[in-house]
Amino acid sequence: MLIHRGGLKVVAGLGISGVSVVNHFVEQGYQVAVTDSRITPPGHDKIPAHVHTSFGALDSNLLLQAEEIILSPGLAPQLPQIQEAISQGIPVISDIQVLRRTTHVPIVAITGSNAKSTVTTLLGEMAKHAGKKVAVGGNLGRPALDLLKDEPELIILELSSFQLETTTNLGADVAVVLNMSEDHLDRHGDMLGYHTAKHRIFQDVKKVVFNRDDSLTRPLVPDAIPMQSFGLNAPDLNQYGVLKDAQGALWLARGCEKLLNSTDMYMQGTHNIANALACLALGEAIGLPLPAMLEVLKTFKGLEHRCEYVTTLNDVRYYNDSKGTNIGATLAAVEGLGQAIAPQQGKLVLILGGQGKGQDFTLLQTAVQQYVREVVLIGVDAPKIADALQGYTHLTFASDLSRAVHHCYQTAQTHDVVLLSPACASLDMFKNYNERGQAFVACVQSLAHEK
Ligand code: UMA
Ligand code: ADP
Repeated sequence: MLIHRGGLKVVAGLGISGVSVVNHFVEQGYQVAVTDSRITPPGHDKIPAHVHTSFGALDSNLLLQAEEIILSPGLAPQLPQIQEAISQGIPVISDIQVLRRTTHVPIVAITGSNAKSTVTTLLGEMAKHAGKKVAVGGNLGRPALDLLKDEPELIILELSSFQLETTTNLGADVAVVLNMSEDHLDRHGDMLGYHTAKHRIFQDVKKVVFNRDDSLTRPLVPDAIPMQSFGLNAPDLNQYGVLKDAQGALWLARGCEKLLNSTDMYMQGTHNIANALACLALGEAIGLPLPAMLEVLKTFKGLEHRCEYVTTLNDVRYYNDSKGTNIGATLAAVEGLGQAIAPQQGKLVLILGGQGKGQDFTLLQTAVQQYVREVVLIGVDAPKIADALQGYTHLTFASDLSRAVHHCYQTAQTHDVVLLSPACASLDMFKNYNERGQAFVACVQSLAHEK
């Protein structure tokens, strides 16, 4: 293969984002090569045959010939091969960086520990409903560079801390960190590292939205940058928040103006009110008309695997929150559903476990003690979680998800909720959280047939 130093783009890590980067640069006439530590990485058959590939290990020789390296979000910049390239002065960037320098289309950038996919999708629906030619993607699943094919007038991006780590001066038209709770500490080292990666979203931002209820979402940006906040309390003038009426109903509000009774939203739960308010603030920042946004809130059903109702068996409801892959998400589900069933003396039977990603599970103690009848533990980090929750509720180990569901079925009492919200990644037992959620739903449905 002929490689000319200076001009070679080396894509490190294939997968769906790597494929989009390779194809983008090939279309632009660049020389491109790919390396991936996997022998047969996903997407190896989706790139042009003439592209040089080096699979089975990250190829240092190839990386050191690069004009720049486009790093998969699945690979940490701390890897020795990448560090070696950085020490030689080779820029290491993300696909998001490539998108930014390729287009002037306005970008809405959304990150946070939880609610990214819900807010990104909901805002996308609002923009569509308002007649915008919008493309929605990023960490959500459709790689950022593929969005250009739609020739959009607006791009809405869900961004992970992995993508942000290698993105500089994004220059979003509006950006938000929705909330911050422990996640991905195995990659970022500690909360400070994780927070620093997330807040890169605000570099060169034009407008900011932040969460009043979570000070870690507030950026350090110049005073001249317009800021709007959302939160679950009464809003100040021009901010988004919640007002209670005389009957105790919660209204989504802007300043003192009541906009929508929360019971008229299809999605329920206090965390979804926060998500709706975040969308209203982001939508306002990009000029979406309020009536169109409120219309969408009445019909948007939320996404699969996020506190998704499955069925009711023997007066026990089953919920699939497989996307609850960190403690913050699980707390939202436990507190939201736990409060809802408390008046009927209902409790939760909660399935936790998987890969714990270095999180501190003692943060679950109070909520578990208050709302959970029993925790059923699965997966590689089950013993760590058991250590953290010992004495706070009844704990049981199950060797797989099917046995866990059967145990929940036997344990749950009238008005209880069986909840899969593992607070962990799924990769020790499943391909991804989707597969875990589908497996849970299948187990629950088979219980229904056994009845
Ligand atoms: N990997 C290797 N060697 C390599 C490259 C990757 O072992 O050389 C492994 C890593 O363990 C990595 C895993 O493969 O974690 C997944 O990488 P991938 O090649 O499957 O990645 P893509 O298919 O390009 O998907 C990526 C994002 N994946 C990650 O950040 C891990 C997807 O986010 C994203 O939707 C997609 O780009 C499009 O932008 C997924 C995700 O799990 C949904 N994100 C994390 C999250 O939401 O918590 C951050
Ligand atoms: P992300 O893309 O950030 O993972 P999702 O919208 O997919 O976010 O939701 C992930 C998890 O977070 C789900 O378990 C969901 O129920 C929970 N969740 C949704 N909104 C919130 C919120 N505002 N605060 C905490 N957890 C939330």
